Amino acid sequence: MARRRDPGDGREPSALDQVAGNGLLNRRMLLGRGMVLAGAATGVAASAASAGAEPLADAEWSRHQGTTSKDVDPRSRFEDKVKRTLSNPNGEPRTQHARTPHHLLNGTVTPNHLHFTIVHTGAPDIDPSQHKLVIHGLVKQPMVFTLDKLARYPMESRMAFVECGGNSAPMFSPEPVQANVQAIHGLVSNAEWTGVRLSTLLEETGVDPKAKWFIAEGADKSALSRSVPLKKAMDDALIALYQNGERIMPGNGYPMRLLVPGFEGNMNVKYLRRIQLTDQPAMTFHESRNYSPVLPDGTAYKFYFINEVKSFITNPSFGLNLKEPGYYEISGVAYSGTGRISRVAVSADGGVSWADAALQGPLNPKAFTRFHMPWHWNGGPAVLASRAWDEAGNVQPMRSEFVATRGQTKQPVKNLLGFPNQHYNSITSWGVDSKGEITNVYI
Ligand SMILES: Nc1nc2c(c(=O)[nH]1)N[C@H]1C(S)=C(S)[C@@H](COP(=O)(O)O)O[C@H]1N2
Ligand SMILES: [Mo]
Repeated sequence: MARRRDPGDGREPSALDQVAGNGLLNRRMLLGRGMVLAGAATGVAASAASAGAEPLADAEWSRHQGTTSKDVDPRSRFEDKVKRTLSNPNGEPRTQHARTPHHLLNGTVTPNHLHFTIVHTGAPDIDPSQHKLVIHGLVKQPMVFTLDKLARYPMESRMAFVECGGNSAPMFSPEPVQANVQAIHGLVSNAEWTGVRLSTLLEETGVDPKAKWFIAEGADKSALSRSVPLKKAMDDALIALYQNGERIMPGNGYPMRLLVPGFEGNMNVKYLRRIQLTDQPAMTFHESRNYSPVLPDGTAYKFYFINEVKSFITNPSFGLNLKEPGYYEISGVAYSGTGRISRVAVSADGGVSWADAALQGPLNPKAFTRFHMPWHWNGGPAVLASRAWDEAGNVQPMRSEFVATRGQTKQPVKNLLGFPNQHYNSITSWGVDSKGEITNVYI
């Protein structure tokens, strides 16, 4: 190679390597990263280089027989801080939220024990051998399915995110809330779900031509129920039985849930026990009150099913301050309830200039896509932001565009649960000051 790539030798990156303002680097840096870090004069790279010069001494843990495998393996004790944050830790009889620590994860799959949950009346302790799913209403032949019976139908797996309509609601505040990505965006997660297509079961029951909707109901105390257009059943709705390869977690709907990929979390009815085909929506509590976003003029959406295109940077982000100037990878997740992510742009100068990030494949529709952007922080102020596009051509709005149509709260809101509005999808920006401290800022 004729020319050394900076900042491998600690110098500022050359003009050729810069693709946008304030140190965003060409994506080919991602390929040559081992070389970049090994040669760097600062940080991780410096200590990695000097370690290589000394003989490798056995640490304490290299000298003894290790621990014995357990039938269910716990994580390393050093990972104890990687956990969900709870809105109702004492289990009071009200809604509880557990938020995913996105800033401490990588890749696209949310581990089952860290998948976010919202349960309005607690997770029921369902005996799978007793649980039944009934499909009735405008069908030719009502049917009852036990778990055993369902498990004999053809199954399929798909990656899908589930996102609460209330995710990111702190961003409705007119002042940026100083909280981390877990507090702001922790009500979305992504998993591989396996189950039986609802359309497969409806082929068995037959569908009355008058049917236009189906109403899904859960077996928990709240008997949460939502109306879904029948078209979704014929498209990609799944009766999910497995989550990342194992049976669904109790918090996520054990032993079965409705998965309506790309539709707001609340419609993904957990502990599913009933599907009724109807000619009109039921206008249940959750669809007529909680999940109808209100507009600035006081009117409200009747329905708002799709979680629109969105992205956020998980690293660097609030709470993960930068220790010294040098090379960093900006990384985060993008997703759209409409389909695949087609492009993510990143800015390091608060939206003055943008460069396209590398998208990590496979690009699954209605699922997380991780993006990567190489960056050289010169130690000065920076504002990091990401903006996503989906294959249908939808673009994540700038905050000013979003607020103009969807509004914001009148007062800054301190309580993270006190935000009344839904479906926030504009861009998140992290301000970096010259000490490397990161705050939430608006651009
Ligand atoms: N039966 C039932 N289904 C439910 C809920 C519930 O409390 N009970 N919560 C809903 C809400 S508000 C959301 S956002 C999603 C969350 O799914 P998760 O807990 O698997 O992340 O489940 C939905 N399905
Ligand atoms: Mo939700």
